[in-house]
Amino acid sequence: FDVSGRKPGVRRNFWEDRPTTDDGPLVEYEWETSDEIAVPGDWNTQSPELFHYEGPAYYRRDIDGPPADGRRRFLVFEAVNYRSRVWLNGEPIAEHEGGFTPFEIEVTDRLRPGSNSLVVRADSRPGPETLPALDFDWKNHGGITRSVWLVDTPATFVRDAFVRLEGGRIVADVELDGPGAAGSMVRLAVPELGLRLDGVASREGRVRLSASPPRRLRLWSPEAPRLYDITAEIDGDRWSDRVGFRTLQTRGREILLNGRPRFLKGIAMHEERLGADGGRIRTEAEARALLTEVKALGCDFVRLAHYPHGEATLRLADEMGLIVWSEIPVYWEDVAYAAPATLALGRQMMAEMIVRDRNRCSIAFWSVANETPQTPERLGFLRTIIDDVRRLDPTRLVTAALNKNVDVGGVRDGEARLVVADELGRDLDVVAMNQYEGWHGQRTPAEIDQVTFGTTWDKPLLMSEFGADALHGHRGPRESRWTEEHQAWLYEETLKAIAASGAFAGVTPWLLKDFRSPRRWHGRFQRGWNRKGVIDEHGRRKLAFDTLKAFYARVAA
Ligand code: ADA
Repeated sequence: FDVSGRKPGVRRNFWEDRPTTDDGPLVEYEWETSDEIAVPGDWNTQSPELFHYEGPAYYRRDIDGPPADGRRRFLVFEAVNYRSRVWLNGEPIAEHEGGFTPFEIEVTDRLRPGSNSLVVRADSRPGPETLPALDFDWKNHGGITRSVWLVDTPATFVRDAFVRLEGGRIVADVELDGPGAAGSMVRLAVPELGLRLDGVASREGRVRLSASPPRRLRLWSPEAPRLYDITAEIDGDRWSDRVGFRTLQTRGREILLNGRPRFLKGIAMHEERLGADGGRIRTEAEARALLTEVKALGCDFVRLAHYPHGEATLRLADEMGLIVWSEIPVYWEDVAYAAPATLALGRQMMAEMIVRDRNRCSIAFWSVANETPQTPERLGFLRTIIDDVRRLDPTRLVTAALNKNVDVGGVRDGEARLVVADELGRDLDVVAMNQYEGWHGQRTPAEIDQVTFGTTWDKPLLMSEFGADALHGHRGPRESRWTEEHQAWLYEETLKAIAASGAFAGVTPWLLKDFRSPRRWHGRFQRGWNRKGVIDEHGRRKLAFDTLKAFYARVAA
């Protein structure tokens, strides 16, 4: 079984081909119109009539009969936003909630010879207990936004392997699936390292293999993003992936990659492609175009806000040498922190994200939340998810973007010292602050030099957001809000204050590219776009792009 391109021979994406009139996907609206919608892709940017549509839609297509004798077949959905229900030949076979993480359904025994009718209902409406909840600052792109796969496997197959450097050793947890799993001999190989390990799977079909790293192992880093092909085999099946090895720790206020402290030069981004429609990324090329801009800034770090991005982006980050912050959409005030169903959902999303991405060595941070209220319910909610993260993946750092920062006063009158004092800091490995000095709030960029930043927690601190809106091409005096000059000035002053504070282990300004957001309604400058990008939707660079790039060029990693 494979959701990620590790078995090119056995899987095909049956919705990826552009639809034809005869066998393409069909959307049937509740008011009985129908249309063709390409998968993967959000429906909003495929039809002008659907641009604002939030609600249910039905996708339909036929799929072929059962797999060959003794084989199994799975349907894998990479992402359906937001709630999905799946029927095969009229029978409901699955439901899933959450717009950004994968789910699978085994259909082996449900397929009949010849043609089978598959129907998917995608409902994009958020609600009081969804994640995110009703209020969020991005466009809610609906539909089957990522690929769908049909995957054929042998009766017993290698489901997954979690491969990493842990405690000074290469460790692989291999998981088999099927009636012959228990007692199977598992062989793991990293040919370029001459590494071969084997072991017998337990009754549950699992085995942990480990070895000390061969001398010729080269660690992954942004400067040298070395990856290795790795295979795990049993009789009759072979799983493969391409992984890197690195270590990650904190020491006091420092973040260490491969034992060395570094200042992480980052930028945040949404999963929206370049182009005027602002649709959700569908292809590797679209993901690469954005990450290429990230690299052009001189970044070694990217914050993938505010939900799990597509797998292609993570694989490219491995390949291109970008350290990654990944997040689940526990976002803002109105999440139902006291609702058991919402907590279950947050835990499920985190688990789905980690299981999908734990072999991506680029990922350094699992973020549990962004800008959440300081209530006991929220603390309990996030602590439960953090416990899960530590159990599922002990090799990464846990963080959250916190914005209830406290002004504890500067040394001189009029000065401010803004610190993260959030109680959640106790539970995190790394604390992170969102702080919009000079944009939201009283101060202007001219007054940012009165501010220093810090945290009451003796832990590494990241500046996870700062920024200002600017309309590309709108020029004028730097004092004039919405101009490129104003945004660049704010960047300059904030970056100076960040450097002077000496408190940070890294920074991810908000953000790479302007993004669609219906709640941003300023009639002249926004019109449905959040304009805090350092590039606009067409990829045109604003002045702040160069300001940030120049700063990163001066700062040693
Ligand atoms: C918040 C939020 C971001 C972003 C920002 C803004 O801080 O974390 O998602 O939308 O506001 O642009 O104001």
